[in-house]
Amino acid sequence: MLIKRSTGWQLPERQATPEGLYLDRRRLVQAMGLGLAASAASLALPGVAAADDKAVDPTAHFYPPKRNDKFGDPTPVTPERLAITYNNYYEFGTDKSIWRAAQKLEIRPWTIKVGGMVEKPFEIGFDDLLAKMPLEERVYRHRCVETWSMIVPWSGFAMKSLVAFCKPAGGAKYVVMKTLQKPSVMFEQKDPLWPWPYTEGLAMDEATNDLAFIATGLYGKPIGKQNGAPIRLVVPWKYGFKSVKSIVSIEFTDKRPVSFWEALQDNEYGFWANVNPKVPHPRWSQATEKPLGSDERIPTQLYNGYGEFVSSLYENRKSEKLFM
Ligand SMILES: Nc1nc2c(c(=O)[nH]1)N[C@H]1C(S)=C(S)[C@@H](COP(=O)(O)O)O[C@H]1N2
Ligand SMILES: [Mo]
Repeated sequence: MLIKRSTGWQLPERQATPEGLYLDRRRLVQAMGLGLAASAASLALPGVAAADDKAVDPTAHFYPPKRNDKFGDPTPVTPERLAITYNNYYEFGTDKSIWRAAQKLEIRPWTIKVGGMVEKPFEIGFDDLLAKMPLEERVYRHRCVETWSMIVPWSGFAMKSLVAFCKPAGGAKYVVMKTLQKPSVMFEQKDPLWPWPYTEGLAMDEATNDLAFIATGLYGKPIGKQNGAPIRLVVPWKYGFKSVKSIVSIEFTDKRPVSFWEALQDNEYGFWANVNPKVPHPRWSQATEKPLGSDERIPTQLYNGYGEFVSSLYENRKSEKLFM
């Protein structure tokens, strides 16, 4: 029943005019003519916009940007309701139902600090950054190391555009990205046994590969908080944990960073973490995956199906632990 409803609101929303996005929540639901029960409406809403009840997202008019299908047009696209209600965001809890808790995150103002090996360190507000970046939409597969997967339309810009904007120094070898630290809202950060803030990194050639993406939108709207608003990484050839959410810090360095999961358990989560069905995780096989909303498992692909774009990155790194 919910599934049927979701296909009902998904399409009109996708085609919503920019004006449509300015309607407040109740009017938006009414405008879609669905008369949803309160519970169903609130289920649908966290992904509507990064905006809360009172504020309108100042970047809503950018969405949806033009689709770029150079990296494929995978199907079937996961129902939006699933992608915005089944999440990993450990700052807000250790289960998959963190979307409600994540709504407490304040995403305006949002400042991103750029530093380390750059021409000149600087800070920039998210809205200012977004206005400078070439926005597009890409439909990507996403593969979590826990073996669930999804196919979703991200909006945002190529990571290489962001790297160029940061003006890294010649000697920089890695880019390190960190999530906001705010234990009052991100309550799991009060647990001192975890290496907060959530930290991830890419080698410079990975970060400037065409496939690496920075997402600021999802399903043609500003990205919801549970999915990493206002700005997150998307590296679809790697396990999902590399795709760090709600970024506030970007640093360039010549030393390989230790990422969040690697610091916790380096025999289970490596730095490279490229998807490979033949390399099992110590606790479970990676041979197959379960698409969200499907009952059947499907085979997992090397580099999550993106080998043609990224396999050359690893030709001279064969001695590294590339796949976990
Ligand atoms: N800050 C932060 N980023 C994170 C995570 C997290 O717990 N905290 N989880 C990662 C994992 S394991 C996955 S699979 C994806 C999930 O993204 P989604 O919830 O948008 O599907 O986010 C990644 N980014
Ligand atoms: Mo994951």
